[in-house]
Amino acid sequence: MSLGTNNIDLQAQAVALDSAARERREIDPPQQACTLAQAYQIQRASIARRHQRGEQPIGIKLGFTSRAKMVQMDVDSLIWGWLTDAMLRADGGTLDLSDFIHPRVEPEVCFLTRRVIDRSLTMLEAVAYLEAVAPAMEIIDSRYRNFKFALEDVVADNCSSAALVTGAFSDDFRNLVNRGVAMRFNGHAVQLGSTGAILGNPLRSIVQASQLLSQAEMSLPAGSLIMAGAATAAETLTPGLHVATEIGALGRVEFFVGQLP
Ligand code: OOG
Ligand code: MG
Repeated sequence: MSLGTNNIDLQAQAVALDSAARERREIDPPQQACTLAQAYQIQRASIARRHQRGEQPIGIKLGFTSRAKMVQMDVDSLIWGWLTDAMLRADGGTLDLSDFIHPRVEPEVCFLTRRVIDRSLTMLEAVAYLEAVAPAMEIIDSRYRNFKFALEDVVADNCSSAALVTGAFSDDFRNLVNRGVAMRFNGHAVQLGSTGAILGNPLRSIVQASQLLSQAEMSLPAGSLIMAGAATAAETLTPGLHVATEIGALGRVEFFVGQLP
């Protein structure tokens, strides 16, 4: 990959972020700011490295689709990144903290697509492109020191993607709006919110995703996951926790956090 117009070595930044993720090491954001377009190029180059190692693409994620997340991270624009099979963790399973740097968890809604998304969709069309929906949690793990970054930095870092857990999928899309969201650590609520916090309606994430894909001249195959973005702020994971999220009619998803060796 060539140098950017401002002489930023995009490939070198992709390698730095990918290595930091593999070695579970924090790095400082680059001194010189890149453009948003360059940040997405860095993101693609770092994801390409994962694919070269055999990781399979499984879908995309949206970030900062709720005010709560924008406020927590002090950014103001929706972003998107890529998910691979290596990020999947089992519902009810145990998360190994040594896979991460300083992981946080956030409650999300996850969609499974039924048709290839290869153009901009409207709200009315969205459901026809979907197979199912599930309660989910995303484990984010910024590769930047202290989880501090500018918008371009977090985009380059594949939007802090690290892992995801999905609950049971259902094909009932009628009960997605203004449903209660509760994330509990050892039975105590640590975040309470509503699915309405996600773009007013989580289905709008499908419309947004379709627009982002079409702007990037990309398509998303049928059978892909789309993580709609967190409904609340994220919480830091610590050893020994039981983490559960319940979302209205969608049900529950949970995992345990292992003890450190
Ligand atoms: C960036 C990822 C944001 C969401 O759901 O809003 C995100 C971060 O907070 O580090 O995944
Ligand atoms: Mg998220």
